[in-house]
Amino acid sequence: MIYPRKIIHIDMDAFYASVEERDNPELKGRPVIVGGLPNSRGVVATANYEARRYGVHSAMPAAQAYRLCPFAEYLRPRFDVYRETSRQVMEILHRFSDCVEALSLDEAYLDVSGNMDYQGSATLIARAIKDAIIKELCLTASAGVSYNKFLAKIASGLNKPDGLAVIRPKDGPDFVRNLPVGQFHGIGKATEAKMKKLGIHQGADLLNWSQNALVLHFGKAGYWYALLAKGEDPRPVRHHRQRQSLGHEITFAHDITDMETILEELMRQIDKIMAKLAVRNWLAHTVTIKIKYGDFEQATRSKTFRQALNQKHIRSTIRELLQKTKVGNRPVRLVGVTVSGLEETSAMLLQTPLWQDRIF
Ligand code: DCP
Ligand code: MG
Repeated sequence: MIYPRKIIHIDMDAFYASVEERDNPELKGRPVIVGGLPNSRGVVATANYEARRYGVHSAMPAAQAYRLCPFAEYLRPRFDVYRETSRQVMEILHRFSDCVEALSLDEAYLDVSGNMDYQGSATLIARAIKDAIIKELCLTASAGVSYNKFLAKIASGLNKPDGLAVIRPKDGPDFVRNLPVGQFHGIGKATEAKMKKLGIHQGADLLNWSQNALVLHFGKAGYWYALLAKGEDPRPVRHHRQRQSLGHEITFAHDITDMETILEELMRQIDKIMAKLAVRNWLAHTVTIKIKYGDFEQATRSKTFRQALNQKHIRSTIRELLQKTKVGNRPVRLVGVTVSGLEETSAMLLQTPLWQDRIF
């Protein structure tokens, strides 16, 4: 028998704006908008709930926010403070589980299946987390409690701000039947529009479709939609330590001497690495190439930048590093690239043996 997991999703309320309100009490009760200044070409990073009443939201051009809410307080972001506050939030979360997956500065999943405190109740644990965050950091968080990531994340948004919502295993399938497809994990605007054209508006409509039919229309993602429609999501909470580096390498089927072929392979690898960094909101400062020659002699060449690596100069750097090796003159059996000096980007602009429903 498989026991459902107990997952909590925590999402801080109006995160940057709440930190600003906390640190400047005169802002209390006023609309606060953090991000680009009104006369700039910047965008809103976030707005507090007072400002949201005027229609202001994240990613809106600051000039447009100004038209909607000219009397708001406009603040430049203080990323250092948000990063430090985020670290403190994550430190609190780790007291409740060893299995914590941070998604961004203000959001994380916890798997609390193994936490026997609070009568083993995930709901009581979520309450205790919220209490600790208010008491220690003077900030509010919203919590969602459920048996998988998909539903826990939806639940945390149900009663924002300062919310706590629970979707129990017995209620999940019904809940999903009534859920608009736009709110499903992994369904973006384009897929939502395509589904609507096919008459799929909410979970119940998806259930009328066979997995095969969904795969036919949406490719591999169709398998995923079929699972979600049943309220299922098998993804585990991934507890990852901060990685030190990220890399790729390959051994050629036969040794290569041609410089351009090797350069091409390195470019392919770095493109993959840069894409991974972007997805995880990381920046890297050092790039290292590794070459193993046909006789197994190995060479590495590396360069570190004060500014984070970017797509523009990374390619020329790799070419430059490669020119410092004997590639072109000696056969090569393996090439690799690694980036290191990782930091999280600030510009997101970021089994219980016995399971009982009633103590969820
Ligand atoms: N953020 C950003 N640009 C975006 C979205 C978010 O810079 N387009 C930053 C500012 C937010 C923080 O990330 O404060 C967290 O994002 P959320 O989406 O969780 O939004 P908030 O925490 O601000 O509000 P909510 O109460 O809706 O969670
Ligand atoms: Mg938030």
